[in-house]
Amino acid sequence: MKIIRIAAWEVPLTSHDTYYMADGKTCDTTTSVVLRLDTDTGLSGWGEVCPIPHYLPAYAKGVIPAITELAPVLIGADPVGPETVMEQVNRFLQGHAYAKSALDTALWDLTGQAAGLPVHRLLGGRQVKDMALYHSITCVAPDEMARMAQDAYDKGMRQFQVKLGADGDWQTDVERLAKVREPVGPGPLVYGDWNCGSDALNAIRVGRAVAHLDVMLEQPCATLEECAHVQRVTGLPMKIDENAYDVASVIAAHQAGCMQAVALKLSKMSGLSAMRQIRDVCLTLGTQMCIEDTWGSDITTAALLHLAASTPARGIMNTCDLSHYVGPRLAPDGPVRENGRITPPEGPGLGVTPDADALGQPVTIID
Ligand code: 0XW
Ligand code: MG
Repeated sequence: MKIIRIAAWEVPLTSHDTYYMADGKTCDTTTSVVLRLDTDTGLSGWGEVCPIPHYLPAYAKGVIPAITELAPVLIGADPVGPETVMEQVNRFLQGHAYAKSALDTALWDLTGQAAGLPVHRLLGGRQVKDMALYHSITCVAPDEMARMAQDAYDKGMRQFQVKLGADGDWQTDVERLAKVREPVGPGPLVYGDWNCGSDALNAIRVGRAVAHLDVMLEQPCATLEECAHVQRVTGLPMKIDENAYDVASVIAAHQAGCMQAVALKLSKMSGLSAMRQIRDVCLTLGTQMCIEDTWGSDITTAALLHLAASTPARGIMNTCDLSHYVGPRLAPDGPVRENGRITPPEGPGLGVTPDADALGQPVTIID
C-alpha cells in the first residue's frame, strides 16, 4: 500500500459551555485540523488535532505547514507499520508533536483497516471492557460548578476535574473545590486543575484550606519544581499534565515524587506510536493515567479510546470523551458516554466515519 494524497481541513469546533481555565486560556470556538491520507488501494486513514490556544507549544495554523513540509517523506510511503513511518518523519522534521499526532493517528487508522482490526487490537489488545470518564467543569462561579457536577453525577459520572484560577482569587478556588465535593459525596474522585496558572504560594493556600476534603491537585504551577513543592507542603496527591510530554519528563515527574496521576495527551506526545511507549513506562512506575488529548472531536476521541482500551485496568484512572464538549460532531458513528463510561469503536482502524458535510471543503490537497 502507498500513500498517494493528503487532504486537510480546518474545522471550527464550538464548546457547548465556554470552557474557562486559569491565565485567560479559553475554549470557545477552536480550530480542529483534520487529515485524510489516501492510498493506492482506495483505503483512506483519518487523523485530527485541535490545539487549545496558548495552552501548549502548539497552534492550529502550524499543522498544515508541518504536514506539507513532511510530504516528501509521506507521499509514496507504505502506511502499514506507523512506527516505521514516524521514525522517518522524526528524522526529517524535529518537534511539532501536535502536527505529528494527527498524522500518526491516520497511519494507525490505515494499518487497522489493512489488518481488518480495530486499533486497540494492534496496540496490545483489549484489556478492559469499558473505561471510566471524568467530567471537566469550566471555571465559573462555584455554585454553577456545583450544579454542573450534580448534573454529571446524576448521569453516572464519578470523576470530576474542577478548573481553578480563572479569576486569580484563591478563596474562590477553595469554594469551588468545597462546593463540587458536596453534591457528589464521598467516593468520587475530585481534582482541581490550575493548568499552570497559579504561583506556589496561592496553590499552597488553597491546598491547605481543602486538606480536610478528599481532593487531588493538578498542575498548579508552570514548573515541576514548583508543583513538587506544593505537593510536599500540602501533602495532597497530585496529577501532572503540562510538565509530562515524553518518557524523560514522565520519569522526572515520578522522581520529583509529585506524580500520583498523569495526563497523557496525544498531541503533546506526537500521537499513539510515542504515547503507547509512555503509557508502558507509566505502567511500570505505577502512575494512574488519564488517557486523552487537549481538545477535539470524534477522530481524536476514537484514537485516544483505542489506547485507553489497550491499557491494563491497574494503570488507567480515566479517559476523556472530548467530542462530548464540542459541536459539530465530525463522525455520527463516534463513541458516546453511557452512565459515566465509554467503549472504543469496534470497526477496523479507528472505526469512525467522518461526515463530509461537517468537514466542508479541504483547505489543502497534496499529491
Ligand atoms: C485539556 N483540558 C483543558 C481539556 C480536557 O478536558 C482536560 C483539560 C486539562 O487540562 O486537563
Ligand atoms: Mg490538565
